[in-house]
Amino acid sequence: MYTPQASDHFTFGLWTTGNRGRDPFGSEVRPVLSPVDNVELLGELGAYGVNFHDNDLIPIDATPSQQAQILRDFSAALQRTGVKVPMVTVNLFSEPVFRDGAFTSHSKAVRAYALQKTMAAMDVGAQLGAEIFVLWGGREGAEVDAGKDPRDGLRWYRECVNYLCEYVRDRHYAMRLALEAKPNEPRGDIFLPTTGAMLGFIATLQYPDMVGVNPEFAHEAMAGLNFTHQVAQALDANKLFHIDLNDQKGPRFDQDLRFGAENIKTAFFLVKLLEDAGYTGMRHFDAHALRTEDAVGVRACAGGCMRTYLILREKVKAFHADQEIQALLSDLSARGDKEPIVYTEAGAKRLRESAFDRHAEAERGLGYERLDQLTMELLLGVR
Ligand code: GCO
Ligand code: MN
Ligand code: MN
Repeated sequence: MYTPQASDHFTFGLWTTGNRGRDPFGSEVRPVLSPVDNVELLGELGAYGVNFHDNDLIPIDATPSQQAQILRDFSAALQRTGVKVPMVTVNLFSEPVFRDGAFTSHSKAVRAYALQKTMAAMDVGAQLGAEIFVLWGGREGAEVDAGKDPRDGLRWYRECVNYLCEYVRDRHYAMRLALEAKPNEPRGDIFLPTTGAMLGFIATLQYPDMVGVNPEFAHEAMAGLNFTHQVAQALDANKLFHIDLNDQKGPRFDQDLRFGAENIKTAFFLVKLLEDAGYTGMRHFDAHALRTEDAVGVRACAGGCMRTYLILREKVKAFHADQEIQALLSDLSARGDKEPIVYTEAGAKRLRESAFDRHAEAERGLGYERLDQLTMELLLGVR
């Protein structure tokens, strides 16, 4: 029941299962996992797909013939295992040249280089069948507000995303872009810090239909936000093109914990939202094993992400089937009919003249305490 199937659309980044446990205070603790071995591992674990930054697969200084060899070996591993490449992204943060941003750098030459690097990554993605291209602007931000008018940053960002949409159209790639927000880290403040901010920005683009969001659990938690609500807004706007699932202990450094490791109730309501909405996209786990772990722990982390998702999906079914929970919910929905509120002049006149007993309406409680306790008991396995 909790064995991942291809139809579950679970994916991992080469950088997640390949994460070597380096942090700002210590070096790598795990050996290199080659992209080919990484794909084999994901195939064994039952993942549907693998995603990567350009340089997770192709070293930045690879020659064209080295690149071709790497792509041949990687494609062979994909063939062997049946693992797909649904999403590709670009590293615009590791190289020193990007230390003040890529698309928002003061230097026009750096912005152009960032575009060149992104177009090359898009070519590789298209070749491997990726339909989503994620842009995470980790260095697009500031520590010193004297250094840059943020409106310039946003204008340059917009120019670059517009440029990339034109490129995708020119090349006839079946590719949509998904913007990933993060409030901070590695920059003190990152521009467009939340999914809601990204949605506002997308509306200002030249091809808004080509661009959506890739919300990440940990990132919204870092901003103190309710991840499920952020994802709901993206769904409501038809902009949930991709999702990064993991976990996080509140507003501190980005932890990319195993999905469900920390905020089990939020994880449950997130799974419920995705399943109830019939979300058909990828369920990408941007989680990596703790630095304490070896290769066994890496498997436990990746396998655990998928298993927890599947367990929560069963809990969603149980929630929908639970008579006491459903009775409380139907009591809530019985508090008004389903007709939308629509303005008409005559209707507004009637409403202005009608009497409303606000005291009577306010008397009855909502039953949320009981509902939450029942949810908790269901999650804790005693229902
Ligand atoms: C992070 C980000 C990244 C991005 C990845 C895709 O905080 O490090 O979540 O993992 O998802 O770079 O572009
Ligand atoms: Mn993250
Ligand atoms: Mn991410």
